Amino acid sequence: MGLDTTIAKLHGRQVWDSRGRPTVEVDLWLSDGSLGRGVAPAGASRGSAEAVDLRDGGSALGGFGVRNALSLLNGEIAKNLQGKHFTNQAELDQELIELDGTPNKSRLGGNSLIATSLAFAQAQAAHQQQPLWQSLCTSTPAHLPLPEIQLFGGGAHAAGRIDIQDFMLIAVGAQTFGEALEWTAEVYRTAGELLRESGLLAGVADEGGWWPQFSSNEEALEWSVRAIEAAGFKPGQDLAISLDVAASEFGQSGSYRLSRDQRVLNRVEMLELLKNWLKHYPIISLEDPLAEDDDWKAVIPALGSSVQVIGDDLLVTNASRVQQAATHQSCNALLVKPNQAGTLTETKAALDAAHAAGWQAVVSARSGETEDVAIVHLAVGWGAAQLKVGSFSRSERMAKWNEALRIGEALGSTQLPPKDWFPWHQQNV
Ligand code: 2PG
Ligand code: MG
Repeated sequence: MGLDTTIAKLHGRQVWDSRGRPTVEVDLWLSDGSLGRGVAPAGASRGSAEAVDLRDGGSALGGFGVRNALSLLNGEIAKNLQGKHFTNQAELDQELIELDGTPNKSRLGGNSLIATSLAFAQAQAAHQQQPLWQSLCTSTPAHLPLPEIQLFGGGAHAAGRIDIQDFMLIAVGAQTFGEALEWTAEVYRTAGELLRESGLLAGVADEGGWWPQFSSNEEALEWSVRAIEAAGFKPGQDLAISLDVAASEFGQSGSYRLSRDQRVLNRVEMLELLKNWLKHYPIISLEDPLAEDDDWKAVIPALGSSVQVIGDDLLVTNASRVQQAATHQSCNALLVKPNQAGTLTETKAALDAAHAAGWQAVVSARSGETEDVAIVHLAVGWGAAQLKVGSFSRSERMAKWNEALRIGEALGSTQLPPKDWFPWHQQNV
């Protein structure tokens, strides 16, 4: 069903994200009264080619203020959109792209644009009297994505306490989304108890994963396996490990400084280290194994094809970057973050490019989040195989896992995607 209404009103306001920083929220009304709300999340480990958030700078609020973004939203953007008729999301997003006029959304701000784009999608869904996931859904039957859930948070999300950013769990053996959450909850809780007993418990990192008071990066892998086993599961068979290396945070020009390990590695040595970890730990997925400026053509030949290789900072949710990376076989999966692209249409184009290349798509939240759960609807509506929204604590994360449970009920099935969607898992068992 197409959209046949006009934007009656747009209102931007300042709200606060999970790091206590200001962000931008947009309410958008269609002429029939349908209301949609969108809110911009914020990353800490950002790709250099991401859409740029408009921030005030200066000393107030650490420079993260959004006053300028809001005055443009409630001024120029509202003036240009109010009273205009858009038949679909692509038309609205094209208007936003042209209005901004920069390649990286720096004039009006990626934060304002993604909030507006999302608000329009929600208003369209409200107009159709459907939840967002359903209004986006083109594939039947829809399924819930396999969750990728953080156990330990490091890198830019834990003040660099360890270098690797995300140590995550994927419940590969679970039959349903609910079971995946239950298994992960047991491991998360067990890891916390074991850390407390060992005197290593120091709170949680930005996405709710345990703060990693480890003396080496590899210790976090040992602890992941220990926690899976202590919770009564089989590592690799029930729950496997997934890493977001986020190597752009500690690597540049082919040189990687692992501060926690007091080592500096070149590209070949970095890939050797990861290969060694693949051999010794049940790791099935690696995100950003190299920095965004490095030669990713070396990754799959070095690591083999039995691991999922996800591009985040390298691809920044950009369709032409995905196509280029597919030509070079640099990755086999895409991390999909709407605010990296700046509009939903561009986000979906990147996801479609990944699927066209035979890759998997992992829809992802950011480290700075809010109670907004739209990301889960995008993952389900667009048929993504996987979902990454942080750990298993803190309400900005749990709200999203909980929303997936509700969507599962509406779908009439909490089934996960078919196992043959995850070839690297099959090869690892
Ligand atoms: C990432 C995300 C989520 P950030 O790197 O994948 O973990 O982090 O939002 O800080 O970029
Ligand atoms: Mg990442």
